[in-house]
Amino acid sequence: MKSVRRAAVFLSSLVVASTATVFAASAAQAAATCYDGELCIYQTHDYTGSVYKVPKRPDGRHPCDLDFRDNTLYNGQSLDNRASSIKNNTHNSLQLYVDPEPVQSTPATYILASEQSVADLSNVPASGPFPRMNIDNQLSAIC
Ligand SMILES: [Ca+2]
Repeated sequence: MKSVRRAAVFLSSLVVASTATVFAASAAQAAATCYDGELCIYQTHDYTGSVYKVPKRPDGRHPCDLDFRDNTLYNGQSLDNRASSIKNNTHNSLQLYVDPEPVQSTPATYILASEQSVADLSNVPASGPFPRMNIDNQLSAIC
């Protein structure tokens, strides 16, 4: 009888553990959805992994953050130099920088057009002499 009770306790703890896993997975999934008007930065390629949604400027015009060193992804890791894909669901083109706190004279590393997404920042379409550029795990500011 005792072993039957132990088995029942063991099985119910398994159910609790797997339910908790499902909740954790769905919470991460929900956080990764990038809605209209949002700028979403993902830790891994193809809009997967942990996410950070860049808040709008105080004037509300568009998302902007000139220093990622004080921002954390949903999983608690620093955002700085960890972006691998990005979704711009805003109606603004945004400038991407590989250095924090770019000064006015610093040219943007890349211009992300309105409603443009890049699934792999190691293979970004570019203009000029370099058809592709690699800025994977290098972003430090966006505005
Ligand atoms: Ca910041």
